[in-house]
This record gives sequence, structure tokens and C-alpha cells, in this order.
Amino acid sequence: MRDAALQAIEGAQTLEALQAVKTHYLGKKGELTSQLKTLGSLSPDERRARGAEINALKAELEAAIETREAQLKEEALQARLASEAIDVTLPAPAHPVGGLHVISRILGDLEEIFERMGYSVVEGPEVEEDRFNFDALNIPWHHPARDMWDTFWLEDGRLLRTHTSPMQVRYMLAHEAPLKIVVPGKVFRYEATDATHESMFHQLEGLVVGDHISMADLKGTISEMARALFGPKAKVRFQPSFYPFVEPGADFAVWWENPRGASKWLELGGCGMVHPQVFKAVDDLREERGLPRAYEGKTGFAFGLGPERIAMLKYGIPDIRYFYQNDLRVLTQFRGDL
Ligand code: FA5
Repeated sequence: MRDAALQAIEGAQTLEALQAVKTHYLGKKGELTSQLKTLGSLSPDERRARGAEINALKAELEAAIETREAQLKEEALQARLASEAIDVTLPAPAHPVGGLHVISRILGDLEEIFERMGYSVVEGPEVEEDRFNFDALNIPWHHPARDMWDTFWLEDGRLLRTHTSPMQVRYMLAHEAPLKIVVPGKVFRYEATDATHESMFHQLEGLVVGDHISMADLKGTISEMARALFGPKAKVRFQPSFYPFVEPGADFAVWWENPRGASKWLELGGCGMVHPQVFKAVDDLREERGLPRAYEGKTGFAFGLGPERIAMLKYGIPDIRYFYQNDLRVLTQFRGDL
């Protein structure tokens, strides 16, 4: 029995198999246990001798089981370690990468175009004061032109700027001519949205002031921008229009050579020669602050355009509302390079 038992212990390949062997020999009804039970029928001398023999065998089997059990546990541990090992040389799973919003990219392109022409890029506040958004731009409170810009008013009398033009005033308050700036930023209008109108959108304002700035400079600048944006064949059209802060005023459109479909004029923005009333308002505000009047006799031009309109045309996006619904299926198509 000893040899068979030791062989069975050695041969057990799993802890469960070893437990079965243990039960077979040492369990309550096991082979060895049942031999112990027969001792009672032997004479005292025989019982002692046989008892000692059986107990020695029991101890030997128990020791062998313990050893085998330790071996099997070690093997199981090694197997688990091997299977759970982390291969640090494997490439990490790819994480989705973010990108710039298509409007940020268009504004970035525009800034670059104007920086190449010597302009500075400056930004202004989105919460604005009435006098900068309207009054100083020759739009007093009773002026019907206020209806051109439906306004979100705040409880404290301030407002969400309806255009980037108030930065014309703010910048001239703090700086003297000559100056050349563009102002990218968000603007807000309290109006119903449709496929071409949002209540929050962006503008890029431009302002150039100096001694002999003319309408020809304005036209040349807008044409240059159009060529940089849409290629050397881009054409620009100016049509008379009214804005209280310019005289004369115009709207400008760019001819869009669409490689995939119908070409058309894109109404991009408003522009004109800075109104003398604006220079006067700026000088009055400067005087109020103890600064010298600086804009008498100066001339300048200004323009304001909508980058959403550029993006819609350039990428064939049919509805302006797609830009701000945060739908990744739309946005990731225009992510481009980081
Ligand atoms: C203005 O806001 C003037 N401040 C522009 C200006 C600046 C004129 C300097 C003269 C001198 P207007 O409201 O037309 O003008 O808006 C200018 C451009 O912003 C439009 O041509 C259009 O491209 C864009 N825009 C206007 N309203 C919306 C709107 N609701 N949603 C999207 N884009 C708009």
C-alpha cells in the first residue's frame, strides 16, 4: 500500500486530485484509517508493533502530501504570474485626441493673414458697456439703428456685445494712431436662430487709423484677405450699406469658386471709413480721462466679418447651428492637423 499511496501522491496533478488521494488513504473511511480500526482485534504485542507501523506510514504519507501540496501551490502561483504578467513593451491603447474647433481654426488663419500684413491681434470683453457697444459708435439710445442689433441686456445695465466694434473705441482710448488691429471674438444677438443666424457667433473686427488712410486701402486689404483665404482668383464685391459708425459704409462679398458645386457670392461682412463722430466720441472719452485728444484730422477704415460664414462655404456646411451643438460626428470631420 505504501508504494501505491506514495505514487498516487506524486502523480496528483492538481490540488483537487491530491485531496482525493488524501481522502482515499487518510479519510474517515480511508484505507489506512480502516487498518487502524482492525488493531482492536490483535493481541497487545501485535497491536503495539502493527500500530507503530501504521502510524509511521500515516506520518510518512501526511508529510508526502504536504510536500506535494506545496509543490502544486507553487506551480499554480507561477502559472498565474505568467498568465497575468504585464508586457510593458506593448504599445498603449490609443486615446482619442481632441482638436481645435473649426471656427477657432478659421479665426487662427485670419489672424495669421493679418499679422503678415502688419496687424496686431487684440481681444476685448464679451460683457460690454452701452457706451462702447452703441453710444461712442454713433448709435445713441434713441437711434433707430439700435434695432439692427437685438441685444441681451444684463440686470446691471451692461450687455453682451452685439459686435466686436466696441473694441475700436476701447483700443483708440488707450492708443494713438497710427494703428492696425484685428479683434477676433464671440458676439451675441437676441434673435431667432435659423440656418444662417445664430444667437452666439464670432466676428473678426479690423481697424486701421493713420493720416492718409483711404477707401482704396480698405478695398485692397479686403481683396488681399480674400486671396489669402480662397486663392489668387478670389474676387471681392462692395455694395453701399449703412452702419452709423462708418461713412461711407459698405457690405462686402467674396466670390467663391466652388470646386465641387455652384460658385457664388458670399456676404462676409460690413466695412467703411471710420465716421468722424466716432473719432470725436473717442477724443471726448480720452479728455474725460485726462488724456490728450488724438484723433482730430485722422482717417481710418474698419470692417467686421463672420468666420462662421467662411467655414460654411469652405466646407459646405448647410446650417450654422451645427457648429455649436457639440456633435462629434460633425466636429471631427473638420479637425485637421493639430
Ligand atoms: C456688424 O456687426 C458691424 N459691426 C460690422 C462692421 C464693422 C461694419 C466695422 C462697419 C465697420 P453685421 O450685423 O452686418 O455688422 O454683422 C457682420 C457680419 O457678422 C455679417 O456679415 C455676418 O457675416 C455675421 N453675422 C451677423 N449676424 C449673424 C448671425 N446672427 N449669425 C451668424 N453670423 C452673423
